[in-house]
Order: sequence, then structure tokens, then C-alpha cells
Amino acid sequence: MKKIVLINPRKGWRPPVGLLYIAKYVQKAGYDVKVIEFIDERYNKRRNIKLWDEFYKFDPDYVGLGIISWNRRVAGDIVKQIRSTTSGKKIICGGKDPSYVPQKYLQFGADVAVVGEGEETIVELLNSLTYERELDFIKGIAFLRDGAMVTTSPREPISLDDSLFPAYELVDYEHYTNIKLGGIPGHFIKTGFMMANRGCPYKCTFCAETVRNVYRERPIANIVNEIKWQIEKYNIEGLVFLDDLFYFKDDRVIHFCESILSENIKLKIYAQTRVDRVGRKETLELMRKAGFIQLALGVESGSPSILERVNKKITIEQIKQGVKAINDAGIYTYSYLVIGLPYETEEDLKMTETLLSELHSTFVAVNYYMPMPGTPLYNEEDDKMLDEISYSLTENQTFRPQDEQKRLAYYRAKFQSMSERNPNFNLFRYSSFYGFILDVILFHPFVLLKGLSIQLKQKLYSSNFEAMRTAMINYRIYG
Ligand code: B12
Ligand code: SF4
Repeated sequence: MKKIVLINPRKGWRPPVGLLYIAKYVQKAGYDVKVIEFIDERYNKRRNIKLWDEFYKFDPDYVGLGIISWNRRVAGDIVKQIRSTTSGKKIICGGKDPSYVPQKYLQFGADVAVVGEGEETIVELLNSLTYERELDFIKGIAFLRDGAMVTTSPREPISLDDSLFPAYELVDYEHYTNIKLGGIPGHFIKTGFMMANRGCPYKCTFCAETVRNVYRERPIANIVNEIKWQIEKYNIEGLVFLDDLFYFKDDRVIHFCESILSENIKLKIYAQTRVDRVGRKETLELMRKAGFIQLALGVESGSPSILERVNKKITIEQIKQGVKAINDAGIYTYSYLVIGLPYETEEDLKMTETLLSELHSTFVAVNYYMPMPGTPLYNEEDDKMLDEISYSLTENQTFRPQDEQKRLAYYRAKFQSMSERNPNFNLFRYSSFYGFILDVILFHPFVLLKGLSIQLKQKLYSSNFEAMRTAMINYRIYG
């Protein structure tokens, strides 16, 4: 049996679901699969050395890496290390970043870059490599021939009708469910993760998903079966839907909630929607009954001209109505804002402040704008930055000059403080959170000190508490 190692170049606070879908399809096709998740080396170099030992011992025929753009540099280093220390292994790079810039990965030394969704492509590719068939007829790949890149015709988005479950058993999924701080914001419970739909039909200009905007649905029965399986196997109490747009169609949400209720499934559920898709009181009340405790919304900005420029296709009025409708149904609102867009003025930020003061969102989360490949504002300089950086969860997420960063950090702090509830303090409702804090304070105080020292030096976070919280998340991930 041919062997393949699938690599997550850098583990995060949620599981690499895409890579685990690939793992399941490859396993089903008869390959022996191992998944290795490297950790951020600044946390524990020795752990990565051990993982490399496992890699060499398994001695795979094929290697596949699943890469988001933020991990480009570390993924490149991994490809180069495999090339320089082994021979005869076929290296395949897939995921968001190789889909946008396949040539980069071929330059790093990969044999093939997979563009788009990989379930069908990887199986056809491995079979062709195994039986030494031509690659030209496999859709959705790029490879080098006589030094020039050959790109095959695009792969269609896959149908989710008979979706297999991701191969959670190949990673420490128990660990992911137990991070708790990476689950439902403001809650400290054992949480599972899942995709119910794929794609999003909208085209917001800052969002990296706009290229694969074909919205598709998994059958409700298939989703419910996976939920039951995760409850039985991992004892989850909460569930995060990772979908870009969970609540898109009213009738589908109703069908899902009715299935959850009829199966007597009791979970706290978090999902994402848009302010212009919610509104029917009956649906939201049903969602509340089915366990939805938090709905996240892309509010983005309080400035109509910013909403227009990012092509959000929502109005200030819709934002107010959407948030109010969810609040009224007794579900927490989690409003995402994006600040730091290149054309954003102080006046725009003031308008956001005014909107927040009227909004009464339970939680407000502010992200700094990050240019991503495939989006209109992304330029050569950003691309060079992604080639060089080694992003860490506790470090600068924006690469802006310090003054600019401090200015944005000020607004971030201000906006987040306009939440109706502080998500950090919400955590203190959970008795298990006290145990965790005590463990950190008594046995690992350096975790908090590290967070604080980053904050004192770089002022990256909106508060000392947030800096320490991020440090604690890292501790939960990397130990
Ligand atoms: C879960 C998630 C995370 C998790 C895990 C990330 C991971 N490794 O998968 C965590 C919490 C760690 C995370 C963190 C971040 N994330 Co995130 N995250 C997501 C989210 C919500 C779901 C990912 C997912 O499971 N998708 C579903 C699967 C089915 O799709 P997929 O991952 O693309 O996989 C398919 C293909 O890409 C391909 N494929 C994937 N791997 C492989 C491997 C091989 C060998 C092959 C052949 C094919 C292949 O086949 C898969 C199946 O079809 C996406 C949004 C989204 N809709 O994808 C954002 C997203 C991936 N994240 C994004 C970003 C920006 C981040 C952060 C930088 C945010 C931040 N400011 O901190 C950090 C990075 C931290 C870090 N250092 O890793 C961007 C990435 C953009 C880009 N160009 O890469 C996305 C797309 C969100 C967005 N719309 O902007 N994220
Ligand atoms: S920001 Fe949300 S609505 Fe806009 S394209 Fe991305 S996922 Fe879709």
C-alpha cells in the first residue's frame, strides 16, 4: 500500500478541516495516510524535531500540504527540507494559497500544486502518479514541464450530496475540542467544528473567499449524522459552524433546527450569517430553541461609503434591524468589524463608533484589514510580505508602521469595549475556567508574562487582558 503524509504546516486553534477532508478521501481510495501538524517553532522547537522523526520513520511515497496564505513561508521551508533530505517523494501542495499562486509552490520544489477543492483531484492525482499516467487530463492542477508551468482545466466545485466526514481521528481532535478558548467566543465548553455549506455567493472585496463563490449545501441528514457522531465520539457540548454563511436560506435553517429538535440534540451552537439574511422572528426563535446561542454578523463598518467600497451590499438600516432581530430572539450577536482599510478615514471610524453606540451588539470583534491573494487590493508588496513573514498567533497581524498600528489598536480597543458584554469576562461564568486560570497562574505564569511583555513592547492588543488571553490560547494550543 502506498503511503502519504498530509501536513498542516502550522497548527492553529481550530482543526484543519480541509486537510482532513482530503485525508478521508485519500484513505477511502486505499492509501495509508498519516497527518502531521507542525507547531509554531517559537513555541517548542523540540516538538517539531520529534514530528520530523515521525515523518522520516513513516517514509511516505507522497506528501501533501494544506496551506493558507499566512503559512506560505513555513510551508515553503517544509517543502525545501523534504527536498533536501529525502529523494523520490512526490510533493503536492493544496489549499487556499497554492490555489491562488501555484507557481510559488512549484518554485519551492513541489511536484504538483492543486488548485481549488482537492477531494477528487488528489485521488485522481495519486492514482496517476502511482500508475505513472500522464497528468494533463487531471483537472485543477499545475506542474512544471521543461521548466514552464502547465495548468490544466479548472476543477468544478464538488457536490456535497454524499460528503464523507473529515478524518478527525487522524489528528488529536480531542485536543481541539478541549482548547475551549478557540470555540464559541466567550464560552469555555468542549466544542466541535463542522462545515454545513461551502462557498458564499457574495463578493466583498476584502474577503479571500470571493473566488470560490459557488454556494453549495450538505444534506441536512448528513450534517445531523455528523453531529451525532461528534457527540458520541468526542462528547462535545458546543458546536461551531465554520461556514462563511451558515444562515443563508430561511427554509434550510428551519429544516435544520427541526431535525435537531426531533433528534433531541442538546448543544450550544455558533454560526455566521449576514444582517440582510436574518429577520424572520419565527426562524430566530426556533434557532434559539434548537440551541443557537450566538450568531456572528459581518457588520464591517458604520460608514455607508466603506460598505459601498467593500461591496458589502448592506445598509446601516439593515445592520440595525439584523442585530436587533437576533437580540430580540434571545440569541447573542457577535458583530465583526474590519478596520484599517487603505481608504478608511477618521470620519469613517467615527461613524462606526456612532453605529456601535446604537447597535447593542452583545459582542464586538474587530479585525485589522489584511490584504489576501485573490482580492482586488492585494499588491506586489503584500505578496512579498507573505513570502517572507513567519506569522505567529501572538505577533503583529498587520505589518503596519508602529504609529499606524497604535492608532488602529486604539480604535480596536474602543470598539470592542462597546460590546454589551465583555466576552473575556463572560468566561468567568464557567467554573472550569477558574481551574484553567489557576493552573496558568500557579504553574505557568510565564505564559501571562510573555503576553504582557509583547503588549508592553508592541502595543498590539486592545488591552493587557486581551494580550494575556491570546497568550493563553497559544498555551492551550501548544502547551
Ligand atoms: C477553520 C479556519 C481557520 C482555522 C484552521 C485553518 C486551517 N489550517 O484550515 C484557524 C483558526 C487556525 C484559522 C486561522 C486563521 N485564518 Co482561517 N479560516 C478557517 C475557515 C473558517 C474554514 C477553513 C475550512 O475548513 N474550510 C473548508 C474546507 C473544505 O476548505 P479548504 O480549507 O479550502 O480546503 C479545501 C481546498 O483548499 C483543498 N485543500 C486544502 N488542503 C489541501 C491539501 C492538499 C494536499 C490538497 C491536494 C488540497 C487541499 O481541498 C480542501 C477540500 O476541498 C476559513 C474560511 C473558509 N471558508 O475556508 C478561514 C480562512 C482559511 N482563514 C483565513 C485567515 C486569513 C486566517 C488567519 C490569518 C486569520 C488571523 N488574522 O489570524 C489565521 C491564520 C493563523 C495561522 N497562523 O494559521 C482566510 C485565508 C485566506 C487565504 N488566502 O489563505 C480564510 C479563507 C478566511 C477568509 N475568508 O478570509 N483559520
Ligand atoms: S465577507 Fe462574508 S458575505 Fe462577504 S464574501 Fe466573504 S464570506 Fe461572503
